[in-house]
Amino acid sequence: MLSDKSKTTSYFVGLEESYGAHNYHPLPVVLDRGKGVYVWDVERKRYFDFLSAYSAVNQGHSHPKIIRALTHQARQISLTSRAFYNSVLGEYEKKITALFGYDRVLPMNSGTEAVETALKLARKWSYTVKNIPRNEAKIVVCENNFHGRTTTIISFSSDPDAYENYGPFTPGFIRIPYNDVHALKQILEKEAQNIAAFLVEPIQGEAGVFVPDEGYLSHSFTLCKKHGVLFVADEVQTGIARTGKMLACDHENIKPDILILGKALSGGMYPVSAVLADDEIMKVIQPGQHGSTFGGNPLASSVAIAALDVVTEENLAPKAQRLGEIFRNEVQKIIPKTSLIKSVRGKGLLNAILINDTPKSSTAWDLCMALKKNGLLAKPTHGNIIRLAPPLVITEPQLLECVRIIEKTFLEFDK
Ligand code: IF1
Repeated sequence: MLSDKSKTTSYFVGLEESYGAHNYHPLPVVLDRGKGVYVWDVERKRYFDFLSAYSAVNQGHSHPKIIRALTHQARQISLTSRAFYNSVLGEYEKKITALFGYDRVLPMNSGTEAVETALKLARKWSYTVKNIPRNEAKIVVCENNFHGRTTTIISFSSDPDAYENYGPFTPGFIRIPYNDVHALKQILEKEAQNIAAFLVEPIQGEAGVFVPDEGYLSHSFTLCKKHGVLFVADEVQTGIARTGKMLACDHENIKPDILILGKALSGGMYPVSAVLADDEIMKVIQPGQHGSTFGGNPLASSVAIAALDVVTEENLAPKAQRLGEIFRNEVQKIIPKTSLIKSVRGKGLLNAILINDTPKSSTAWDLCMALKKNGLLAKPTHGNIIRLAPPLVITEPQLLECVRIIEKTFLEFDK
């Protein structure tokens, strides 16, 4: 049902501005309904959603199968806590471990929590299996990483907005440049004996959809194997078909020692995240040593089963691969017609347009406002990058229509 007509965009924006913490700077559009690739605002204007809630709604808004799973399970039982077994969690665990090829899964809720879980798991493995002296374990991370917002995770961020004034910080992290196999090799050769893990995003999202060179992940993986260091992939954003494969790591045929999933594992319906690993690693955590009230609850498990089924049944990974190529090709054709676009990059349907302006400029924001006017919602990252990531259920004709909207907007803006 649509909201009361008398309540307009400015009313809802006003409420959030007045009563909410100002930890976000949203585009001034108030969304009220979603279906597939479309969202509608409170004035009933329809938009193509090119953010997909940061890739959490890969399956499209309000997917009927995921809604059915949610509503059925909500009527049945929603939350049991892990003090008892429940009749959905095991089925979900069986499904997700088979799908990704791991012995075990540890269910959590947010992506951040799953990253925290992976860090704890890696540290504990390093003390109890690798025998690093207590409290000496280091985890290697990358410049410009984004893994969440807890105090430990922001302790190894290189973005002042993320870490400034939140100290003191958690020690035990070494930051090296991203997409630099040599830097990883150097640090591993120097001190691998005290390094538990290498934590990496297969494509850096927050950094503006930065795609590393081909071979970066597989070379890094081989180096980690050589030095007895765990390769931990944060696929919270890149996972579940977004980049044209089930996992971005599949493009390089590597199986991370620890795999972190979130976002689209829920189809955008309810927070679900997961950490997957084989026995040698997962078994270091014993009862009482880690957990969460909501993690693995029947509602979450039911939603995640449906969300994964939709991805496989609707072949969303090959679809994202094919449509991604079309999208980048089509945007490429716009580049000679405008001075605004520097380049387009990405993988599958995780793409970004780089704007010919500085990171401090407002051009990307202004273009997103113009795109919004023309019926397409996207969010800038930095002042000069626009991330473009529609739900993977988008059809080819819809995608081409969106390319025309993007072209029209850029040409109008350029005048
Ligand atoms: C926000 C970016 C996207 C993530 C990776 C873990 C998490 C994220 C690789 C944490 C979350 C989000 C959160 C969102 C902005 C956003 C984002 F711009 F920061 F980079 F998606 F592109 N690992 N990413 O990308 O997952 O706890 O949020 O479920 O507003 O902070 P979460």
